[in-house]
Amino acid sequence: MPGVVTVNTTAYEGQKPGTSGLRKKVKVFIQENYTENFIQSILDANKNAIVGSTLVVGGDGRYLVKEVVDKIIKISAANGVAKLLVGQNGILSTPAVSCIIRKYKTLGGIVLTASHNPGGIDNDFGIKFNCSNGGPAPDGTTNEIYKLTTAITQYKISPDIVCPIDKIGVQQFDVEGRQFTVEIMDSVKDYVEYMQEIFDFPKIKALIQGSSGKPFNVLIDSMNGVTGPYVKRIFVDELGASDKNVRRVIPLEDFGGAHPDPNLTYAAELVEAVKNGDYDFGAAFDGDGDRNMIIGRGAFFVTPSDSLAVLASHLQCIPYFQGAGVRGFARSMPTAAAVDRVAARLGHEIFEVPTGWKYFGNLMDAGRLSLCGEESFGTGSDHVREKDGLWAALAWLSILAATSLSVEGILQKHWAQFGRNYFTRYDYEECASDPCNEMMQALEKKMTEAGFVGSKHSSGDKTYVVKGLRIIFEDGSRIVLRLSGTGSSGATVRLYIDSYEAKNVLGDAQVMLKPLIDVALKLSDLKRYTGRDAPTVIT
Ligand code: VG1
Ligand code: CO
Repeated sequence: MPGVVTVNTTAYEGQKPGTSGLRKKVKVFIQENYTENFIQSILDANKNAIVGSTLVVGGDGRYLVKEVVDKIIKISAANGVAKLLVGQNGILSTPAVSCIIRKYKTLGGIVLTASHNPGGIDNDFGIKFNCSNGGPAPDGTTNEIYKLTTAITQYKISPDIVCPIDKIGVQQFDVEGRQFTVEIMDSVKDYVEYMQEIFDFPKIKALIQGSSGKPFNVLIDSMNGVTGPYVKRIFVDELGASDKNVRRVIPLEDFGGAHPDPNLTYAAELVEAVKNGDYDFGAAFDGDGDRNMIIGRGAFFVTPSDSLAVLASHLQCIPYFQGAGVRGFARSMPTAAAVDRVAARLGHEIFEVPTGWKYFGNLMDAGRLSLCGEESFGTGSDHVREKDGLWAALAWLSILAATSLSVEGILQKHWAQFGRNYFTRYDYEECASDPCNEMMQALEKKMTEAGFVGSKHSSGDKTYVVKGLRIIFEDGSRIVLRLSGTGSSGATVRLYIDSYEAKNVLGDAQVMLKPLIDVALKLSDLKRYTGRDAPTVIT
């Protein structure tokens, strides 16, 4: 009978969850008791409910996931958790965790991922707690977890539990007279069944197979992240695509050395393949499966902000919304305001929330929000409480099947109807932290000084007049500058540029936005503070 051992430990500094969980280098997580401290603090933050509870545990397959699942099993057993639902081999996508928490009404779940950050022994790992609504813990809970990490002196563990996670099935343990159950689950089954309820699979299958003429060629790229098995089951087994329509579908601990972030820079292989091949549609997902990038024939790129707006105006193509009806829409603050125009036209509420998916959950729980998104390649609906990459790809295919248009055709029609919010984001990754903080303070100071509102800023033949902070210009154009909360070292500066054109909708975003970018670089003095001439990634 496995016993319970209380281990003395000392607190580590800096176990503060950021935009989405605690993310650090693997080398930080493998320090003695570092991971144990954080897991115990998660359980302690739920202390009134933890005894007798059920929790979901899974991750994106990166290096360290299996070891940490084992620690969670042993620490949960010692703390009186009644049952764990664990993905086979520790594999569960982030949206699948959300789906399973909601379906089985568990107390919450622990998600092991650093999302789009690279994996492997020299790269990143992460731990995130999700609540009973299936969504990332709100600030109150993460602050409480952090507070507990700063004062922790002991954790409880059942070191003798032996619980392999490679075979589906139920394992029972008697922990000092208390029953403890671990159920190893099929990683994809519940999620795939849910997608079949939400979407019209036969209709998407008919599109892909070309039942009404030419097959619609898709290329789906899992970037060796967690979505591989989901993509195979959904696209190949259910929707009639072939193995040639999917790529990088084996989850790898280091993502094959790649950066599992679905954007034009890091998913360049997919972009090239679609550009040079006979494909009508391409999609890629990040390491943990909550992000998506959508491209069309010739690698026509759909910005996430536009993707959100297009989905918003076509939700009636999707059975889930035919049944549940459509409530409001929302976007994160830096996301371009294209969806706002759709909301206005359809008469739905629109919300702007801070960056991070946890800020959408309350609105969904209150029944006011159906669809939301972030410019950072996140799209989702109230079917779960995480953004959901595969859901977004299936939503797009539903629209393509219903409209018989191309991806580019849908966008052109959309812009003609609503005008276009040109958008770009510049990321300056892993800069020195101090000067970046100074830059943000200096800009804040400049922006709040008398005379800033109303001041004129020019580049070339374009002049912008400041109307408000964050910085909003008279014509609705915006500059947003913020520091990332998901990096594991140094500071990552994000510069977001959004500019609306009612008529001139077919331009090149980088060309159209160049003057506003120049103004932003000048105003922030970004090159001097970061020492960087160019961004690491342009979206
Ligand atoms: C980034 C994105 C944000 C997203 C977050 C988590 O945060 O900007 O929109 O919600 O990542 O996404 P930050 O603080 O680095 O800008 V994921 O796919 O990493 O869970
Ligand atoms: Co992610």
